[in-house]
Amino acid sequence: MAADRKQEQLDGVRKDLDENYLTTQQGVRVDSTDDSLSVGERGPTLLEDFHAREKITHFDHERIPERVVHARGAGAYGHFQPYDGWLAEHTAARFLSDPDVRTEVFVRFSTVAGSRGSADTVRDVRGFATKFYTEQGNYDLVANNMPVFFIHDGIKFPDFVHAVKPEPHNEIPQAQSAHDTLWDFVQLQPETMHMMMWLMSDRAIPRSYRMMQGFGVHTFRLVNREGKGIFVKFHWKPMLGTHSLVWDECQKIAGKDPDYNRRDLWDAIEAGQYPEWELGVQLVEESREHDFDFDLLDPTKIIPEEEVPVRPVGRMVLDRNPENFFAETEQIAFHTANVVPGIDFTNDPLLQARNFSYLDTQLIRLGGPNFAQLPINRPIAAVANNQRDGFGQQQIHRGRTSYYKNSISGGCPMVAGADQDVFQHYQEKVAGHKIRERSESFKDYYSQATLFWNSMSSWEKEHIVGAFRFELGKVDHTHVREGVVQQLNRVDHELAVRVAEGLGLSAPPEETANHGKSSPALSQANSVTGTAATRKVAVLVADGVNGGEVEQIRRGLAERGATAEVLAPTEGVVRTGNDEVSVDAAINTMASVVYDAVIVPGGTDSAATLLADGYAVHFVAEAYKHAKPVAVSSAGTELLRRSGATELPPAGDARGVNSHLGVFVTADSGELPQSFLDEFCAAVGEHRIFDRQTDSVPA
Ligand code: HDE
Repeated sequence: MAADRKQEQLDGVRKDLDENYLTTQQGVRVDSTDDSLSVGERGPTLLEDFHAREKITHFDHERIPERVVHARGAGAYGHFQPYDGWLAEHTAARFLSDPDVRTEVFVRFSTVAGSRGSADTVRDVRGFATKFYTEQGNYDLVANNMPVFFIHDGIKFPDFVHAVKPEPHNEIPQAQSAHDTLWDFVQLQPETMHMMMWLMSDRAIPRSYRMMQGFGVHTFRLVNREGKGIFVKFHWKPMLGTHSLVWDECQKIAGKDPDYNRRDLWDAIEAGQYPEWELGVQLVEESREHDFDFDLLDPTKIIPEEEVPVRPVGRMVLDRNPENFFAETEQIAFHTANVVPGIDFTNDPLLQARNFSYLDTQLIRLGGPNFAQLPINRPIAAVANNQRDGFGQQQIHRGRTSYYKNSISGGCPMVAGADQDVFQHYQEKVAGHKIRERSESFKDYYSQATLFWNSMSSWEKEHIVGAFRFELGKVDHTHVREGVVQQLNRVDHELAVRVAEGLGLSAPPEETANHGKSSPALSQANSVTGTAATRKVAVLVADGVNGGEVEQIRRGLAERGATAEVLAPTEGVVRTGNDEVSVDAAINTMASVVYDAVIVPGGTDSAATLLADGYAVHFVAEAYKHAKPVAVSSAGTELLRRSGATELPPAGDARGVNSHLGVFVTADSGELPQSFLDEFCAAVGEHRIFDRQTDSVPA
């Protein structure tokens, strides 16, 4: 089955070093690798020491250029399979249209602006690039977690990237959009406004790669066996819902666990909690190309799902971690022009530029034209051509010919016929003058930015205003701040007024009326699945905790697919009457920001110890501040009160538990009521409780 062929291929190059003697690159065994060859015990090192020279030389050359964008990433293997064959009517790509075909994939998630070692939880777009190792050749869907882009035309990409990257004079700030040059670019290039709304929204700070949507962004084309084309937009939808962190939390995680998203992906796969996405498509008949109030070729526009529904195609599961980060995740080379029969391009000017850039960038990054021979990049489909030589050639091509046509090698490799699964470029008729000019149909910069704003829930709007205030608050130039506020005024007057207020600028006069349209599919508030599966819950304990409750929590969460981690003032065990509970980590080595929820089980002594522990008090306060579900026993309520929480439920009633806005108080009866875990996990499944008032909480 195709799904195993890539792994079998990789097995051929996977290398174990156990039961091996240490050798040079030439296979010569060495008896020492700690002391270099020198003249006498205290003398100079000899050039003749080939082992030392080779070892150091190889080390000196270990680094390759990091990706110019998307340098920081994490990847995993998995597979994709269509649900059924409905798409066969529209595409010759079997991996999309034959339900019996299971295709192996490698997915690399990434941030965009930061260097390879930057933190995961920065405000940024996330890359979501998938390589499908199909029987018809490799197909790369090089997507992002936002459905639009900053610019129309690839020729602006170097300018945009220079603006968002650290400023050139002092290389500050790392992986941040909150600085003058990015916002200067934005205020002068209004086509960025739609994307900036997404970037200032919670989409830019995902809770997990496993909880992100993916979008192909461009309008692509599907082509069927008869050569008929149809426009297509690709969507990945996470089965766990689309969820985000809050900004204060992100900044803290960047210090507490800079590998937060990478670790989350790795741990979930190791734990067998395989992340899944559904691939969906929006299809638009060619005859409808001009039926929209935007241009289908404009990558700063979405097709609202309410206008063209997303139809499900199949499911992707990621179920295997790589074994060597460099060989697999770093060396994987994506390219938008890696297409297979049945998928083709459109004249989207951003896509056209990408089709040039990705191949070009690999040549410098991976050191020459043979990067497709690197194990991670090799297709499972047979490769045969007359491309030869170059740095790092891995193959020994036999025979006397390396040209087409030839008569000496029996004409091989020969070109296949039209009915033999060949890629045939879509025959689109185009005509025109050579001009440097963007079509008028691209020039509505604001309507969809307004659509996005109108579609947000009140808490999403709150977060967007907060993000603009934060980012522009880091901008030194007043005219840049003002320029952005003016742009926002064309998106929505209220938004501009609220941002201006935060920046101490005078409110701009109302200029444009909001069109009032919205698209519910854009709001994350509408993507809640209600499941607590794969969530991490911190359980704070100290000596005297009620051990039975801890056991109930561990078991109850596991039954619902969530994980409990027991944290105490020190590692080891805590005593519980005549028993003990093992501790997973000391509270001060962790932080609430790396958990989804917190429980403080009953036990008067335990509660008293935690109350005297500043880390524990802060832990609970911070979880409350970040709108997470928090449960405390009645003895532990003081912990919450200390946090400045103003909306607490009364202590557990006869049922044993009371709750209000995701805060649960349980009676200290020694046993948690039956309903508790159901109610608590329902709150965890809601992700966050943003109706809670947290402004006054000092965490
Ligand atoms: Fe990329 N982009 N990009 N990009 N992009 C790269 O390719 C580029 C764009 C995206 O995990 C680079 O191999 C241009 C849109 C992802 O390896 C480079 C333009 C979208 C990744 C490049 C765009 C993306 C990249 C850097 C405008 C979403 C990471 C290293 C014309 C649909 C892939 C590399 C990975 C990486 C160029 C715009 C997504 C330089 C010129 C739009 C997910 O080739």
